[in-house]
Amino acid sequence: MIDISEILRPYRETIEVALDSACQFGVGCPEKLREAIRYAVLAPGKRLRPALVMMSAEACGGAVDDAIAPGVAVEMIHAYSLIHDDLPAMDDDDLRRGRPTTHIAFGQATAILAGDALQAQAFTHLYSFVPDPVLAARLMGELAIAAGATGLVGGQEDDLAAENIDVSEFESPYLAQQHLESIHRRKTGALFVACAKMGAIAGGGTEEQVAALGRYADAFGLAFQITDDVLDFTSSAEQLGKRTGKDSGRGKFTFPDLMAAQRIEDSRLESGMEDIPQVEGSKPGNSGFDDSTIATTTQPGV
Ligand code: GRG
Repeated sequence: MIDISEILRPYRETIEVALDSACQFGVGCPEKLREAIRYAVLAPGKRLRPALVMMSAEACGGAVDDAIAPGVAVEMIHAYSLIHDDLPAMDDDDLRRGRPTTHIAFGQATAILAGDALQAQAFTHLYSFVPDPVLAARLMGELAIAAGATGLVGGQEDDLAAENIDVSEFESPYLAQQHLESIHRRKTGALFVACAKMGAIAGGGTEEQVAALGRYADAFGLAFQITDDVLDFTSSAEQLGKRTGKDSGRGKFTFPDLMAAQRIEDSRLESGMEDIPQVEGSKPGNSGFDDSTIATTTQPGV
């Protein structure tokens, strides 16, 4: 069987050395801020995004070394987004990567500033470590598009708003699915797309290769987020190193809810039976169905 963690290991080790060095910072960075940034960035993560950058560069015939600076930059943006996502004003989480979240460890103000600094440092890093200014500008452009209002941040805003939307507000589960996909493509997928494209660009790929890897990463991002939603129902905090069960707890509808809604709607339509419930939203889980229905319909093979 393919052991994906073994495949990722050399990329993870390479990027962690680079991240450590990139997060030293010079005179002028207050010690508490430096510690908070290093705490968040160097916490044990999978480093999937930098691995995607480096693998995309290799896929285009480039060298891993060409992809280290963009890999560091995307991981900085990712770390900032996790710090801010965990804040009380957003997901209000106290566990991330198996440790207390940055605002629990350092206080909210420092956590916010650590995220802010990381956003700027990502671009500073590309500016400083990509010698060709045209290449640097192109990489910065891809990253900025992914991180901005129509990408990560826009997706996050709509994701937070989704806590107040009920599936029944959509004409059908299929329209709800489209809305959810749009959120996932921006909140989660956009950064993966940037990773693949930045790797391909850094590796000297053609325009076709850059576009093709971008399409791959868009699909990967969607699959990643759907898996994340399912794991929120099926895994424990010990397994994932972060709180689980939070989506249904907040009445946020996710893909498992839609699967449940769609299956029941399909059965109702196929059988014409009146006693199978219609797709109407209600708390918890926001699918219109209780969590036991959702749990059984999201088990693999069920
Ligand atoms: C605050 C602007 C802003 C955006 C937040 C990152 C994000 C958007 C939300 C995090 C919530 C979340 C769990 C989203 C699912 C996708 C995701 C980013 C999961 C975490 O990524 P992993 O599993 O984490 O790659 P590690 O810790 O391995 O790096």
